[in-house]
Amino acid sequence: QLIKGEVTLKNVTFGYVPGKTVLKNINVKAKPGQKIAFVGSTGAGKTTITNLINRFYEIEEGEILIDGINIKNIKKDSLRRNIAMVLQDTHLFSGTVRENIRYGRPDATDEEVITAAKIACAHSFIERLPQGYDTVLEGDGANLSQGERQLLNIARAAISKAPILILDEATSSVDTRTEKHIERGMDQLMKNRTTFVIAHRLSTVRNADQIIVLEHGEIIEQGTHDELIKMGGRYYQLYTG
Ligand code: DGT
Ligand code: MG
Repeated sequence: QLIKGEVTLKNVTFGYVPGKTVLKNINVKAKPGQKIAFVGSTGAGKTTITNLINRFYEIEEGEILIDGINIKNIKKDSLRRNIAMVLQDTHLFSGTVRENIRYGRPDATDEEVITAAKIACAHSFIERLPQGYDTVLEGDGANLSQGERQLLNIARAAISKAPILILDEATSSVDTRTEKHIERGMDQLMKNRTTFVIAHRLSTVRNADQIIVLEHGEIIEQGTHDELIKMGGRYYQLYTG
C-alpha cells in the first residue's frame, strides 16, 4: 500500500503511435492531498496524462513517480488499489449494483456501500431500481442512463480508500441539478487524496491547488486560479469565455 500519494511527472513525452507526439515534456509535482486540475481544449492531452498515471500505456521518455517510486516498479494490482478513478467512459460489469460499487473495496460492508452511494447521490435512483442494490446490471450498465452509470462510478471511488483519485469529466453526464447536489459529495471524495481533475466547467476547478493548462500536448500555463487570472493568458481567456 502506497501511503502518501505524492505523484511526480518528470519530462514525460508520449505518443500513442510512432511519429505522433501527444504529450511533450510534461512536468508536474502533486504533493500528497493536493488537487491538480488539467484544463485545455479537446485533444490537448488531458486524458492521456491520466492514462499514463494509471499506467494504461508505457512511457518512452521521462518518468512518473508515486511516493518516489517509478510506477514501472509498482505492481499493476497495487497501482489499481492505490488509484481510484471516475473516467470519461464509465466502467461497470455484469453483476449487481452492490457488487459494482464494492469493486472499489472488496471488503466493504453493505452499510459502507450505502454510505458511498449517498455520497455519490446514487442512493435514491438505486432504491427505485426493481431489486434495489441487488439489481443485476446488464453488460456495462446498459439498463442505466449515462448519468446513473457515472454516479455508480463515483460511488465506487467513494468506497475506495485509494490515496490517489482521478476524475475525468466525472459528472459530465449528470443533470445540472444533480451536479449541484453532488458538489459536497465530490469534496468529500477528494478530501485527503491527491486528486487529478479534468472538467470542462471551469468553476469546478477554481479551488485547485494547481491548475495546469495544456495546449497541443504542452503545458503552457500553470498556477492557481488567481495567479492565472492575473496573468491574463489562455486560462483567463477560457475562463472569461
Ligand atoms: P477531450 O477529452 O476531448 O477534452 O481531450 P483530451 O485533452 O482528453 O485529449 P486526449 O488526451 O484524449 O487526446 C490527445 C490526443 O491523443 C488526441 O490527438 C487524440 C489522441 N489519442 C487519444 N487517445 C488515443 C488512442 O487511444 N490512440 C491513439 N492513436 N490516439 C489517441
Ligand atoms: Mg479527455
